[in-house]
Amino acid sequence: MNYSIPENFILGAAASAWQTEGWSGKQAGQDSYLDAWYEAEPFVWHQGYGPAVATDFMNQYKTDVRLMAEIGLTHYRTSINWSRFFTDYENLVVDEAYAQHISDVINELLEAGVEPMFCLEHYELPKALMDRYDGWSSKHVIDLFVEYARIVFERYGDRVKHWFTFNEPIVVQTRVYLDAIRWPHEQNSKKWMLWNYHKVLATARVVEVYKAGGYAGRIGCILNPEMVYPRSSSKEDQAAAHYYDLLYNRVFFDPLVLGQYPEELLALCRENDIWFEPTSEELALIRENTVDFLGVNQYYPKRVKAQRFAWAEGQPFHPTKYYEEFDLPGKQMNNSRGWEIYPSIMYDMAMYLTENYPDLDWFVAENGMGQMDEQRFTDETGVIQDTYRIEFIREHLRYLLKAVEAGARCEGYMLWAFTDCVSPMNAFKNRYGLVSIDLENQRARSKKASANWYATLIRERQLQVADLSDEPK
Ligand code: BGP
Repeated sequence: MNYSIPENFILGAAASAWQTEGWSGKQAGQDSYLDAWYEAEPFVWHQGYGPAVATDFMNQYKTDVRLMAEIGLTHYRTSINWSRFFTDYENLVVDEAYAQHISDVINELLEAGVEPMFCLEHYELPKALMDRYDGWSSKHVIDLFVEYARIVFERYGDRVKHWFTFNEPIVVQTRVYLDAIRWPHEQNSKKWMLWNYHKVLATARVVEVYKAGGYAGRIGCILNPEMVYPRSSSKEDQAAAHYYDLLYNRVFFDPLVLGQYPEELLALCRENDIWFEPTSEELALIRENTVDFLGVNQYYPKRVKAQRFAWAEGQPFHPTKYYEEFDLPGKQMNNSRGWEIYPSIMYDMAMYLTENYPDLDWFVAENGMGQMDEQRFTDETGVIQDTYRIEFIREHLRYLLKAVEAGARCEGYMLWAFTDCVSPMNAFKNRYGLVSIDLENQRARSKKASANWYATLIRERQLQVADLSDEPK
């Protein structure tokens, strides 16, 4: 069967500054959180690769934009690297060479007919602000972020129409302060919730600045909600899914979209000593400055069940007080990444959003598949035959288009990633791109089979899929 893709439906691809740029032109003192982590713990980064060279986008962006135009991407999303944008974060001294690079990238994209989308932070918190203010623990850092946003909008707001405050604002503090599995390994659950809150507040304040500037575009945020599936119909398993959703999804969705936190979440924060002490002025600001739209990253389902053991009082709070992971026997896996493949998440997430946030405009900002040792799929003509990626995109897009037909306010689909790029820790282990990066040969680019398939999809706007109602075999 065939799905027709609506005319204005976004078909693009994404990346981020730190995962592609490389350190070319970087000045002393411009380290980001990622650079600092890589320097502190290089041994956890796959084969020692990190953000230092990345894909060398700083020098090779023109090649990338030419390839985007060849493939026909409607949109490309990346970030501005906050840590590179200034030479002095306090006095807001702009690094003019870096700022010019961003301007050049924007112009190149526009000339190629690819609509640019920018995030103000894709984990690129300046290390200097971590050292001095403990990063997002500080309201002063929110002030500095707002001033950064103001300058960015003044410089590029006439050309860029799609802005996002953060990419996946929950991730860094979850890995660092809640799970304590990433550098600097400080377990601090209260700080986890405080950072969540401060990123919500920072978003509202940036939305306020953007609106006041009267720019002809939209501002939002990119979240990574996980579609939660309880193991069973038991009320205990259902409750586990409910709490997971509350603590990891609604903790951002509700304040950003509805302008307020769920009462149940506020009570839970007080009860568990992760209370973040919002003032009534701050809550009013959040209420009045909700986002125009959201990007939603979707990779895998989250399966949970009721916890089997009593919570040991006195240990630091963790959401696993309310749930346990559930390992579904027989699930389909992407073994390279260790993530379950379950394309129905696209439809189910769309329906979740339609039901809970019916007025929200959104799009899939990331979806994709990382593959290990991808070179082994190179054919005799030198092209990587990534048929698994084509199937992955096809199946996920099928469920998304089904949701659009059912009335979801979804504006499009962006693939992660345009080129192979650096992942946190996994570095270049799992390749995600439509375009491959040759690490042995100056980061040379070449299109994979998926790039040609995606180009045809964008040109023809028809998705061919096998009939879902296949006969039993
Ligand atoms: C998302 C991030 C991206 C990207 C992607 C793939 O969560 O927004 O930056 O890295 O995941 O995940 P990974 O790189 O860990 O394999």
